[in-house]
Amino acid sequence: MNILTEDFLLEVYYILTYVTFREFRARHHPSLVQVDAVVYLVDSYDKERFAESKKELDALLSDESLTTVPFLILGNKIDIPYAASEEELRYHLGLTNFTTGKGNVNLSDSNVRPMEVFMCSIVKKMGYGDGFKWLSQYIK
Ligand SMILES: Nc1nc2c(ncn2[C@@H]2O[C@H](COP(=O)(O)OP(=O)(O)OP(=O)(O)O)[C@@H](O)[C@H]2O)c(=O)[nH]1
Ligand SMILES: [Mg+2]
Repeated sequence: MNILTEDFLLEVYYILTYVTFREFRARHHPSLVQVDAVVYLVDSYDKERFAESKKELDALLSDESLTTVPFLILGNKIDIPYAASEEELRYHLGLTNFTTGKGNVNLSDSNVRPMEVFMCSIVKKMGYGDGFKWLSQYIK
């Protein structure tokens, strides 16, 4: 599946106009809310808000409707000096040892939800491509 089509990006933009996934879902009929993946973007420079970010991520990870949905966690803004490292971000989001591995990892025979962290800089157009490539193997 090519996930970087214009339609796909429009849908992403539409969902992003809601403050939380809960709010988005509350306003739409369940049959219209089919989630193929979650892309969770974290500002890796805004260390003061890691706790808040962990709380939101945990809420999504424990959402009953998302238990089998792959999660791509993007640590953005790595072009800024002093942005958190991947290891630091994993630690603060409680993801150390909980991700399923980069590259091609076949999880179809397990109940494990695909989840991985990729660091990126949207401004410098780097890093997220690897993340989306990783994600696309888990989207039917
Ligand atoms: N240096 C750098 N800046 C970025 C990057 N991606 C987005 N920005 C900038 O970040 C600013 C937006 O900040 P965000 O943290 O995304 O959003 P915010 O307005 O702080 O709101 P919150 O979602 O509450 O944090 C814009 O000026 C973007 O240009 C990046 O990869 N590197
Ligand atoms: Mg911000």
